[in-house]
Amino acid sequence: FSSVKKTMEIDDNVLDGFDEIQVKLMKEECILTDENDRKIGSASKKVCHLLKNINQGMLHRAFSVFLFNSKNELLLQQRSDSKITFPGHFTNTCCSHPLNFDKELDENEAIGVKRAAQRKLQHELGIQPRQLPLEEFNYLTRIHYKAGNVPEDGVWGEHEIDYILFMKRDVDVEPNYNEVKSFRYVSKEELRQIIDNADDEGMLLTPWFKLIVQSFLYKWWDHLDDLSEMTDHKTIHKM
Ligand code: DMA
Ligand code: MN
Repeated sequence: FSSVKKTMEIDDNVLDGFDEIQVKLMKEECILTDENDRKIGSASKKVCHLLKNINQGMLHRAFSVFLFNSKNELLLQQRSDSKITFPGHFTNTCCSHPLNFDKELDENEAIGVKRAAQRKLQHELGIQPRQLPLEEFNYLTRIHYKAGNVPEDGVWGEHEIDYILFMKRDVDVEPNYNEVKSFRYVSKEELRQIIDNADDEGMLLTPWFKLIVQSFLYKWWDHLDDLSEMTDHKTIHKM
């Protein structure tokens, strides 16, 4: 009994000192999957992102949105300093998790994940859902990756099956500063420069964004107006 109690106490301390709103969001119920993205259960966002669970193989479903304007520029966001994982890091437009309820569990054409993306683009960047029609999200492929938090804390991490969603659409952005510190549109060339200079300038980039940039992003970007050849719903790319 005393060891159970001790574990619970340790667990309860991990959120001490963090932003109140971000702490509440740790109660969201994420979808647990196996390595083939088959649902095997659910667990709180907190439980899913604790390294001690990740190190035992716990894996959850997520998405990464890449939103482009009509000039083919990509919308980047800088995560707020309030975020528990990867605070202050620059990354793709929006990332989060489909939650464990019917509308976001629907796997038909990845509609559940697209609904979650629409919900979080509104929450993080204030983009109205009517500017983000579900049928205009392009679901490209899935990526399986694992990362420890930065700055490294030995407590938090990511281990996800990440759905890549592309959309080209001009939208109005009104950031939620609890989520987003800054945002900007970048061309392909500007992104190359940002990536090249990031280390020198002390600019932090999320690990999943770096992986996607290094592997697929520029090729996909070249095909923005016809992504059909770039689409692969069978493979889960282990990175
Ligand atoms: C989690 O993103 C999803 C990926 C692909 C890393 P996040 O930490 O921004 O999630 P949330 O916005 O829900 O905190
Ligand atoms: Mn996650």
